[in-house]
Amino acid sequence: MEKKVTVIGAGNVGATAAQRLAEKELCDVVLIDVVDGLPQGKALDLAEAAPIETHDARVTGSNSYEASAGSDIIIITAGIPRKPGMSRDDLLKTNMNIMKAVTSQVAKYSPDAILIIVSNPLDAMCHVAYDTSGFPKHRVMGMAGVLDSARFRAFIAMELNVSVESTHAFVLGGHGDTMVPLPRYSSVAGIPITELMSKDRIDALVARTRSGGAEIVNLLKTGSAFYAPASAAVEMAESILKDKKKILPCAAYLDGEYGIHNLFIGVPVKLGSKGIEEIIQIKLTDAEQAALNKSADAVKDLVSELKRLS
Ligand code: LAC
Repeated sequence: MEKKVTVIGAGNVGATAAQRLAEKELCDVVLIDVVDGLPQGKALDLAEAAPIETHDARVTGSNSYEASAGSDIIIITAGIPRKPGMSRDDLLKTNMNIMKAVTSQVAKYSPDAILIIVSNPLDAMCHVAYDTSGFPKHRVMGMAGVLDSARFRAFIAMELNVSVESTHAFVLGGHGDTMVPLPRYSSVAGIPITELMSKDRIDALVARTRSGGAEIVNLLKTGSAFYAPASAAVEMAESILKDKKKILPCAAYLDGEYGIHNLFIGVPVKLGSKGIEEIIQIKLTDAEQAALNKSADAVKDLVSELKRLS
């Protein structure tokens, strides 16, 4: 394939992302993990599925970062996932150290790559990747809004018994309990859901979206969600690889947009071959802006905590 994407972490999210990238025939895929044999085994298994799935993406696995050299995109999923009862923030220190080690290596071998961060706590991990890589802000972003919006869309479709394809949703803010689903900008066939559902039902779907990650953790008991997170990361990668310029909610470094400074947080962005090509500023009501500010404060607390820990 013309393009190359490296996925760091051959766990559930990483391996599923590798599978989706290959089966959509978007790029060659390199899967990297520290565990001996794991990325090699999963990559070989995926390569052996290729004749049946009918794609010619090359999928390889390695324990060495050299294999990632010259990647167009690096998707970083490495880190420990949440266990039941754990918040995403409990993961902060362990995953900060993993993120530092990974980012310095991938930046060395692929200095022109675009980084898509998936590890939690998401917004804080974007800061670690941004600081460690030294990459410009349009080449570092986090996957969260696409996932949270997909969850909101799935719940809207279930509630109204309509195709998921007719739904659209926006979830802004940090990827945590303070995330900001925006019902006014969420619609079915262009009709805002505020016209289609009672306030009580919307509130219930918003609450379910906010705790969507925890709902899966509690069901699985031994890990966190991976199908939808992988799909979300791959949608971002596809928009970049094909220069589609999709408008997607992603964690982006804000420099005054939405009145927020020097902080990664989820906002709508245009994703194309250069990475984040534009931050889209949509009009928020006072209450929506207040919710976004509250979410930004929660991310700021984590970023301060990172500084204390490092
Ligand atoms: C979730 C994790 C991946 O939301 O953050 O499921």
